[in-house]
Amino acid sequence: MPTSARKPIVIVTRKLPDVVETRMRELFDARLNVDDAPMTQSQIMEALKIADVLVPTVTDRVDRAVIAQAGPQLRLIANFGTGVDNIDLDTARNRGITVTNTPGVLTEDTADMTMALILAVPRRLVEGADYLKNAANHWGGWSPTWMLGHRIYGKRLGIIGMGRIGQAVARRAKAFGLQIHYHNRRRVSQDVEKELEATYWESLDQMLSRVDIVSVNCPHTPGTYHLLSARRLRLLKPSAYVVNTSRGEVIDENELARLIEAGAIAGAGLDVFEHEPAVNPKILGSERVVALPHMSSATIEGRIDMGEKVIINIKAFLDGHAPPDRVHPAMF
Ligand code: 8YV
Repeated sequence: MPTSARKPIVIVTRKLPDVVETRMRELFDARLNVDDAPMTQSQIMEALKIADVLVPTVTDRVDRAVIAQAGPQLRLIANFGTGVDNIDLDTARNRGITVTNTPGVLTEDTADMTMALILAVPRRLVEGADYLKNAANHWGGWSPTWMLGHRIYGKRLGIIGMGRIGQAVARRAKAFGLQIHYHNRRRVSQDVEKELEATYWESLDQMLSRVDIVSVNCPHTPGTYHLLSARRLRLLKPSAYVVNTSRGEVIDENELARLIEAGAIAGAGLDVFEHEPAVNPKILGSERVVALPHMSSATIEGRIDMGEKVIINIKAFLDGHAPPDRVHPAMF
């Protein structure tokens, strides 16, 4: 912990919105990444030798080997993001390092993008827009049987992970006339189920075989890695769509790509991938997939709110209080 004579060294691994960086400079000895070049593992290791606080993002792997290099002054990892699968939580806890995240402030943005994908894929939105933009296609005008997609009204949506984001997706989807089904470690309260008219499935397998659209909204943890395994993906109806705005690792991406190519799954809307920034070429090449570059929470408002949360967590911690968004390994 720094002496009162010096400001704590806060190392931020990526460029953050200007207002966030300005405030960080005022409060801390902030070492910022103005070029936004992702840091290598060895650069993060070097940083941890001097940092009092590290502010990583989803693109930084703060694993056991990295944490092993940390000097004794490192007391806090204040993640800029809600998912903490980039951090080895057990190793951090064993070293007495506190970890915080930024829950809540990206719920609505992520749910909006999830809903956008739920609409975009069955209705062939990107395919249609791309067709018109390509002058070489010479659009001949409306046709009764051309560019037909599938109706989402009245269909069954199966949400995997009914936390904040899952519930925000359900609220939107209900307004679009979808029937809400969900699988979660724990059943949500009766009030929430009633509000969403949601049906709980204790068995994920049983839910998968009955729904028309699956939305993945659970965090990536050792327990959810490949939750949508090859076996489970094959339980889906051939007319079903898969939407994922959580983490690519929750789905066996190779098998998903293979099943879409084979026509055994109708399509997918994917904002996240198993080996980011690499994306399976079969997924990129498929007309039946809408693929986005991990941008579900990418709003300026959301990123400023995330930065504000990071600052509050650091300030509270350094002032000797429990940071509001402390992550306990048992939460995941
Ligand atoms: C963030 C996310 O933007 O918060 C998360 O878990 O997946 C993203 O939407 C990213 O993690 C920032 O680190």
